[in-house]
Amino acid sequence: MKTGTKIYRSSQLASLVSATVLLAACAGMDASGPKATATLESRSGSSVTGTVSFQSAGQKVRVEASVTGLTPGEHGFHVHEAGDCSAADATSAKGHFNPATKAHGHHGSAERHAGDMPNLVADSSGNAKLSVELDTLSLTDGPMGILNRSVVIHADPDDYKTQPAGNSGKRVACGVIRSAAAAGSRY
Ligand SMILES: [Cu+2]
Repeated sequence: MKTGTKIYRSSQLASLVSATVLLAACAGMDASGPKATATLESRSGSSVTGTVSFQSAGQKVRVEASVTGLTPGEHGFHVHEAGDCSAADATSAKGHFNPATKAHGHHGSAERHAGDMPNLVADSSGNAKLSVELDTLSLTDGPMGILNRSVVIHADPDDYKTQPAGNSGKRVACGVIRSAAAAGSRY
């Protein structure tokens, strides 16, 4: 019995060591791509808050959102043109980020704004998580990039067809997209 216990413990230790090595490797890969974040603030009298992160992944950008305070169900979720969330209704963020001047559409189609993203889906407690890779976003600060623009969440679902914004209603949260590298020095 004693020998058996010792063998079990040493193999457990071995798997712990390999798990640690894997975690270290993943952390190293994460740090290699440019990253940006937006801290969402409530707008239009809502209590919606959360964070959205953007990370380069090859030719795409991985978008990860974690949001609370929503009404249950789907909510329009877009990158908007202006990095200005100052208005109480977030209209200061202007329209959808659309450098190619296309029509609004489904995020999987060719005719869509670069800033068109999948609806957030909130559970019965008002929490939503989303993780998606999009090929229309670039983590640069210029006419084609999303740095210093904004992320907006809407009260209603984006129907992915009504112009110019999918009939998604009021803007219930807004956050400016900041380069993760610059966030510490600017604020
Ligand atoms: Cu929007």
